[in-house]
Amino acid sequence: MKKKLEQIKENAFKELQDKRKDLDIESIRIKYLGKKGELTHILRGMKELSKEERPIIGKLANDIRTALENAIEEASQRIKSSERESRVKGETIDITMPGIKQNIGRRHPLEQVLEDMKEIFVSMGFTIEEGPEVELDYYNFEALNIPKNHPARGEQDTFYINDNLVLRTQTSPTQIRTMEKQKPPIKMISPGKVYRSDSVDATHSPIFYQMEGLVVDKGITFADLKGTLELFARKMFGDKMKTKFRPHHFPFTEPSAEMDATCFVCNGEGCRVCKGEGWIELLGCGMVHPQVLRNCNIDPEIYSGFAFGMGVDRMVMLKYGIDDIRNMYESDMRFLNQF
Ligand code: 2NM
Repeated sequence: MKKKLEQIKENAFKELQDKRKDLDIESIRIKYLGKKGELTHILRGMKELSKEERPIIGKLANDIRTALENAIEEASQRIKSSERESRVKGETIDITMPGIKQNIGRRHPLEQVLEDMKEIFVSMGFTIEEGPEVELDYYNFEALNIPKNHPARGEQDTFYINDNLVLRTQTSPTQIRTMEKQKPPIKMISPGKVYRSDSVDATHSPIFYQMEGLVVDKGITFADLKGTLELFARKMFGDKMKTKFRPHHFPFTEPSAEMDATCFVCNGEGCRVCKGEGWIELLGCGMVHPQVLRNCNIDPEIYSGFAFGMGVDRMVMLKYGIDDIRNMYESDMRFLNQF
């Protein structure tokens, strides 16, 4: 009997040594200590032993059971922790792996050029004013000397919200609002989005960016206009560029003009950007019409002013040689990544 017990102990410990998984340990426990286990069987058969044998064998069997229980517990802990260890090893961060490339955003070319333009005018002492994009008919047309029957209303295809409300077709309503609330001297620019119901093509978009400017004070002349806009053009496109003014017509300025600049790509030789002309049309401008000043309660006998307006999209396109305005609004990363 004693031999049998020693044998069971020896076998059980041997098997424990081999086993790797928690599951196998459980099967060993069942084999020896379970209800029908080998050791359990012997403990159950104790009553058949003689009085002398019983305590000795009983003690031995119990000692073996305790030892086996401890060994099983220990083995199961050991396996659990080695499994955890190898799992953690697998999870370890390999700091030598290359990182995942993140796409970093950047400012849109329109935004970049608009910032440059604002910076130039701010450096000349202009303030930046903003106004609503949904505008009263009065501010968009009437106050700018464009009455209901004026042909300019037909030329500009306007998005009407109702009889009184439009999406502004230019940023000049902001100049009117500024003149209404602020007495001269005024020296401001009004950058922002404007809307026209044009059909889309390479040079037309229903939404585009404009920047207009206005200077009103005593004694402002066309010479101030020329000096300011020439300086702007040179800061924007380079010192060597020359400018010229051609007579034009706007309802809100008198006299009116358009300013051309020598092509900064070919220096006036003629190229793709200036379409062989040597000159590039940059902006419209003029002396503020006396009626516009009167509309804002500014006395044209005392004050005079000049104003100008230009397309920001056009400046971007000229600066980078882009021939299709749709690039500005399509958010194509292949286009945008170039800037
Ligand atoms: C242009 C051309 C010429 C202009 C005029 C005014 C205002 F409100 F002062 F009368 N703001 N902007 C103006 C003048 C705009 O855009 C081509």
